[in-house]
Amino acid sequence: MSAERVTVKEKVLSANDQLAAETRARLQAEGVFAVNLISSPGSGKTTLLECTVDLMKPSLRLGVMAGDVQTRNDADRLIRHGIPVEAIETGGGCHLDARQVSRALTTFDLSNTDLLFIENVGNLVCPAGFDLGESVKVVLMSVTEGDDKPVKYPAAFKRAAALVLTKTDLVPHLQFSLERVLEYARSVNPDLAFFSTSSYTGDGLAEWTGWLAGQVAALKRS
Ligand SMILES: Nc1nc2c(ncn2[C@@H]2O[C@H](COP(=O)(O)OP(=O)(O)OP(=O)(O)O)[C@@H](O)[C@H]2O)c(=O)[nH]1
Ligand SMILES: [Mg+2]
Repeated sequence: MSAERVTVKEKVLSANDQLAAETRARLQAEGVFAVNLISSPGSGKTTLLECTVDLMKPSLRLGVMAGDVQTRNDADRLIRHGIPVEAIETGGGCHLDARQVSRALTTFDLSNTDLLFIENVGNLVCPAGFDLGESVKVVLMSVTEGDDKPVKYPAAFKRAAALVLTKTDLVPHLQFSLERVLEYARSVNPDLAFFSTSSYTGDGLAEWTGWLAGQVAALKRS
Protein backbone atom coordinates (compact mmCIF):
# COMPACT_ATOMS: atom_id res chain seq x y z
CA MET A 1 0.00 0.00 0.00
CA SER A 2 1.34 3.49 -0.88
CA ALA A 3 2.22 5.93 1.93
CA GLU A 4 -0.60 8.25 0.76
CA ARG A 5 -3.21 5.48 0.97
CA VAL A 6 -1.97 4.47 4.41
CA THR A 7 -2.38 8.08 5.63
CA VAL A 8 -5.94 8.36 4.27
CA LYS A 9 -6.87 5.02 5.86
CA GLU A 10 -5.38 6.13 9.21
CA LYS A 11 -7.39 9.39 9.09
CA VAL A 12 -10.65 7.54 8.35
CA LEU A 13 -10.01 5.11 11.21
CA SER A 14 -9.08 7.84 13.66
CA ALA A 15 -12.24 9.89 12.84
CA ASN A 16 -14.27 6.70 13.24
CA ASP A 17 -12.61 5.86 16.57
CA GLN A 18 -13.28 9.34 17.93
CA LEU A 19 -16.99 9.15 17.10
CA ALA A 20 -17.15 5.59 18.46
CA ALA A 21 -15.61 6.78 21.74
CA GLU A 22 -18.32 9.47 22.00
CA THR A 23 -21.03 6.86 21.36
CA ARG A 24 -19.50 4.54 23.98
CA ALA A 25 -19.50 7.33 26.58
CA ARG A 26 -23.12 8.19 25.77
CA LEU A 27 -24.27 4.57 26.03
CA GLN A 28 -22.36 4.09 29.27
CA ALA A 29 -23.87 7.26 30.78
CA GLU A 30 -27.35 5.95 29.92
CA GLY A 31 -26.57 2.45 31.23
CA VAL A 32 -27.08 0.81 27.82
CA PHE A 33 -25.14 -2.39 27.05
CA ALA A 34 -24.50 -2.56 23.28
CA VAL A 35 -23.60 -5.72 21.37
CA ASN A 36 -22.05 -5.55 17.89
CA LEU A 37 -22.90 -8.86 16.15
CA ILE A 38 -20.44 -9.92 13.44
CA SER A 39 -20.54 -12.94 11.13
CA SER A 40 -20.44 -14.13 7.53
CA PRO A 41 -23.63 -13.57 5.50
CA GLY A 42 -26.36 -15.98 6.53
CA SER A 43 -24.74 -17.35 9.72
CA GLY A 44 -28.01 -16.79 11.55
CA LYS A 45 -27.62 -13.34 13.18
CA THR A 46 -31.19 -12.17 12.60
CA THR A 47 -32.71 -15.55 13.51
CA LEU A 48 -30.69 -15.63 16.75
CA LEU A 49 -31.80 -12.06 17.49
CA GLU A 50 -35.45 -12.96 16.91
CA CYS A 51 -35.15 -15.80 19.48
CA THR A 52 -33.06 -13.67 21.86
CA VAL A 53 -35.58 -10.83 21.77
CA ASP A 54 -38.48 -13.18 22.52
CA LEU A 55 -36.62 -14.67 25.50
CA MET A 56 -35.30 -11.41 26.97
CA LYS A 57 -38.13 -8.98 26.21
CA PRO A 58 -40.08 -9.82 29.38
CA SER A 59 -37.22 -8.77 31.65
CA LEU A 60 -35.18 -6.14 29.76
CA ARG A 61 -35.82 -3.12 27.54
CA LEU A 62 -34.31 -4.00 24.16
CA GLY A 63 -33.51 -2.30 20.87
CA VAL A 64 -31.94 -3.41 17.58
CA MET A 65 -30.07 -1.65 14.79
CA ALA A 66 -30.10 -3.89 11.72
CA GLY A 67 -27.33 -3.18 9.21
CA ASP A 68 -27.54 -4.43 5.66
CA VAL A 69 -25.96 -3.55 2.33
CA GLN A 70 -29.43 -3.26 0.87
CA THR A 71 -33.07 -3.85 1.96
CA ARG A 72 -34.83 -3.47 5.29
CA ASN A 73 -35.56 -7.21 5.42
CA ASP A 74 -33.85 -7.89 8.76
CA ALA A 75 -35.36 -4.80 10.40
CA ASP A 76 -38.82 -5.85 9.18
CA ARG A 77 -38.34 -9.34 10.67
CA LEU A 78 -37.30 -7.89 14.04
CA ILE A 79 -40.00 -5.20 14.24
CA ARG A 80 -42.57 -8.02 14.36
CA HIS A 81 -41.15 -8.94 17.78
CA GLY A 82 -42.45 -5.70 19.26
CA ILE A 83 -39.27 -3.79 20.10
CA PRO A 84 -37.72 -0.57 18.70
CA VAL A 85 -35.76 -1.35 15.53
CA GLU A 86 -33.83 0.92 13.17
CA ALA A 87 -32.60 -0.23 9.74
CA ILE A 88 -29.22 0.99 8.48
CA GLU A 89 -28.64 0.48 4.75
CA THR A 90 -24.98 0.95 3.86
CA GLY A 91 -25.67 1.21 0.10
CA GLY A 92 -22.75 -1.02 -0.81
CA GLY A 93 -20.52 -0.65 2.26
CA CYS A 94 -19.28 -3.97 3.64
CA HIS A 95 -19.50 -2.89 7.31
CA LEU A 96 -21.25 -0.42 9.61
CA ASP A 97 -19.27 2.59 10.80
CA ALA A 98 -19.47 4.82 13.87
CA ARG A 99 -21.17 7.66 11.97
CA GLN A 100 -24.07 5.45 10.84
CA VAL A 101 -24.52 4.06 14.35
CA SER A 102 -24.30 7.50 15.99
CA ARG A 103 -26.98 8.78 13.62
CA ALA A 104 -29.26 5.76 14.18
CA LEU A 105 -28.85 6.13 17.94
CA THR A 106 -30.91 9.35 17.85
CA THR A 107 -34.01 7.28 16.99
CA PHE A 108 -33.82 5.29 20.28
CA ASP A 109 -34.99 6.38 23.71
CA LEU A 110 -31.75 5.44 25.47
CA SER A 111 -33.08 6.22 28.94
CA ASN A 112 -35.58 3.41 28.27
CA THR A 113 -33.11 0.89 26.85
CA ASP A 114 -31.04 -1.72 28.71
CA LEU A 115 -29.64 -3.78 25.85
CA LEU A 116 -29.02 -2.63 22.28
CA PHE A 117 -28.07 -5.10 19.55
CA ILE A 118 -26.28 -3.87 16.45
CA GLU A 119 -26.49 -6.46 13.67
CA ASN A 120 -23.51 -5.66 11.45
CA VAL A 121 -23.42 -6.29 7.69
CA GLY A 122 -22.83 -9.97 6.92
CA ASN A 123 -19.05 -10.10 6.50
CA LEU A 124 -16.38 -11.70 8.67
CA VAL A 125 -13.56 -9.34 7.65
CA CYS A 126 -14.47 -5.63 7.29
CA PRO A 127 -16.70 -5.18 10.40
CA ALA A 128 -13.88 -6.37 12.66
CA GLY A 129 -11.82 -3.25 11.87
CA PHE A 130 -14.47 -0.64 12.75
CA ASP A 131 -15.30 0.33 16.31
CA LEU A 132 -18.96 1.36 16.55
CA GLY A 133 -18.88 2.38 20.22
CA GLU A 134 -20.32 -0.97 21.32
CA SER A 135 -19.73 -2.49 24.75
CA VAL A 136 -18.67 -5.80 23.19
CA LYS A 137 -18.30 -7.47 19.83
CA VAL A 138 -19.83 -10.93 19.51
CA VAL A 139 -18.82 -13.14 16.61
CA LEU A 140 -21.17 -15.78 15.22
CA MET A 141 -20.25 -18.71 13.04
CA SER A 142 -22.52 -21.46 11.82
CA VAL A 143 -21.47 -25.09 11.81
CA THR A 144 -21.83 -25.19 8.01
CA GLU A 145 -18.93 -22.73 7.60
CA GLY A 146 -16.27 -25.24 8.71
CA ASP A 147 -14.38 -25.42 11.98
CA ASP A 148 -11.24 -23.56 10.80
CA LYS A 149 -12.83 -20.09 10.47
CA PRO A 150 -11.31 -18.69 13.71
CA VAL A 151 -7.78 -19.17 12.38
CA LYS A 152 -8.59 -18.14 8.78
CA TYR A 153 -10.38 -14.91 9.79
CA PRO A 154 -8.78 -14.20 13.17
CA ALA A 155 -9.49 -10.46 13.57
CA ALA A 156 -13.19 -10.81 14.40
CA PHE A 157 -12.47 -13.66 16.85
CA LYS A 158 -9.57 -11.79 18.45
CA ARG A 159 -11.65 -8.67 19.17
CA ALA A 160 -14.84 -10.42 20.30
CA ALA A 161 -15.90 -11.09 23.88
CA ALA A 162 -17.93 -14.13 22.86
CA LEU A 163 -18.31 -16.66 20.06
CA VAL A 164 -21.79 -17.98 19.31
CA LEU A 165 -21.76 -21.16 17.28
CA THR A 166 -25.07 -21.38 15.40
CA LYS A 167 -27.16 -24.03 13.59
CA THR A 168 -25.87 -26.89 15.76
CA ASP A 169 -28.99 -28.88 14.75
CA LEU A 170 -27.19 -29.45 11.43
CA VAL A 171 -24.09 -31.09 12.96
CA PRO A 172 -25.33 -34.68 12.32
CA HIS A 173 -25.23 -33.92 8.57
CA LEU A 174 -21.70 -32.47 8.58
CA GLN A 175 -18.11 -33.29 9.28
CA PHE A 176 -17.67 -30.74 12.00
CA SER A 177 -15.61 -30.89 15.19
CA LEU A 178 -16.79 -28.80 18.11
CA GLU A 179 -13.51 -29.53 19.93
CA ARG A 180 -11.49 -28.26 16.97
CA VAL A 181 -13.45 -25.02 16.59
CA LEU A 182 -13.03 -24.31 20.29
CA GLU A 183 -9.33 -25.10 20.13
CA TYR A 184 -8.88 -22.79 17.11
CA ALA A 185 -10.98 -20.01 18.64
CA ARG A 186 -9.16 -20.12 21.97
CA SER A 187 -5.76 -20.16 20.20
CA VAL A 188 -6.74 -16.79 18.72
CA ASN A 189 -8.46 -15.46 21.85
CA PRO A 190 -8.13 -17.42 25.11
CA ASP A 191 -10.72 -15.22 26.87
CA LEU A 192 -13.54 -15.83 24.38
CA ALA A 193 -16.82 -16.89 26.01
CA PHE A 194 -18.40 -19.70 23.97
CA PHE A 195 -22.03 -20.62 23.27
CA SER A 196 -23.19 -23.51 21.15
CA THR A 197 -26.70 -22.75 19.88
CA SER A 198 -29.50 -23.69 17.55
CA SER A 199 -32.23 -21.13 16.96
CA TYR A 200 -34.35 -23.93 15.48
CA THR A 201 -34.29 -26.21 18.55
CA GLY A 202 -33.53 -23.58 21.20
CA ASP A 203 -30.39 -25.42 22.34
CA GLY A 204 -27.91 -23.17 24.14
CA LEU A 205 -30.15 -20.08 24.08
CA ALA A 206 -30.62 -20.05 27.87
CA GLU A 207 -26.82 -19.93 28.33
CA TRP A 208 -26.46 -17.18 25.71
CA THR A 209 -29.26 -14.99 27.10
CA GLY A 210 -28.01 -15.66 30.66
CA TRP A 211 -24.59 -14.35 29.71
CA LEU A 212 -26.14 -11.23 28.12
CA ALA A 213 -28.29 -10.59 31.21
CA GLY A 214 -25.15 -10.90 33.36
CA GLN A 215 -23.33 -8.32 31.20
CA VAL A 216 -26.25 -5.88 31.49
CA ALA A 217 -26.40 -6.35 35.27
CA ALA A 218 -22.65 -5.78 35.59
CA LEU A 219 -22.91 -2.52 33.63
CA LYS A 220 -25.77 -1.29 35.84
CA ARG A 221 -23.65 -2.04 38.93
CA SER A 222 -20.56 -0.22 37.62
N1 LIG B 1 -30.77 -25.25 10.50
C1 LIG B 1 -30.73 -24.01 11.00
N2 LIG B 1 -30.89 -22.97 10.18
C2 LIG B 1 -30.85 -21.72 10.71
C3 LIG B 1 -30.64 -21.49 12.09
N3 LIG B 1 -30.61 -20.16 12.30
C4 LIG B 1 -30.82 -19.59 11.11
N4 LIG B 1 -30.97 -20.52 10.14
C5 LIG B 1 -31.26 -20.28 8.73
O1 LIG B 1 -30.13 -19.66 8.12
C6 LIG B 1 -30.56 -18.74 7.10
C7 LIG B 1 -29.94 -17.38 7.34
O2 LIG B 1 -30.39 -16.87 8.59
P1 LIG B 1 -30.36 -15.33 8.96
O3 LIG B 1 -30.78 -15.23 10.39
O4 LIG B 1 -31.11 -14.53 7.97
O5 LIG B 1 -28.81 -15.02 8.82
P2 LIG B 1 -28.06 -13.61 8.93
O6 LIG B 1 -26.72 -13.88 9.51
O7 LIG B 1 -28.91 -12.64 9.66
O8 LIG B 1 -27.92 -13.19 7.41
P3 LIG B 1 -27.40 -11.78 6.82
O9 LIG B 1 -28.02 -10.70 7.65
O10 LIG B 1 -27.87 -11.78 5.42
O11 LIG B 1 -25.91 -11.81 6.93
C8 LIG B 1 -32.09 -18.73 7.17
O12 LIG B 1 -32.59 -19.62 6.19
C9 LIG B 1 -32.39 -19.26 8.56
O13 LIG B 1 -33.65 -19.89 8.68
C10 LIG B 1 -30.51 -22.63 12.95
O14 LIG B 1 -30.32 -22.55 14.17
N5 LIG B 1 -30.54 -23.87 12.34
MG1 LIG C 1 -29.46 -10.73 9.10
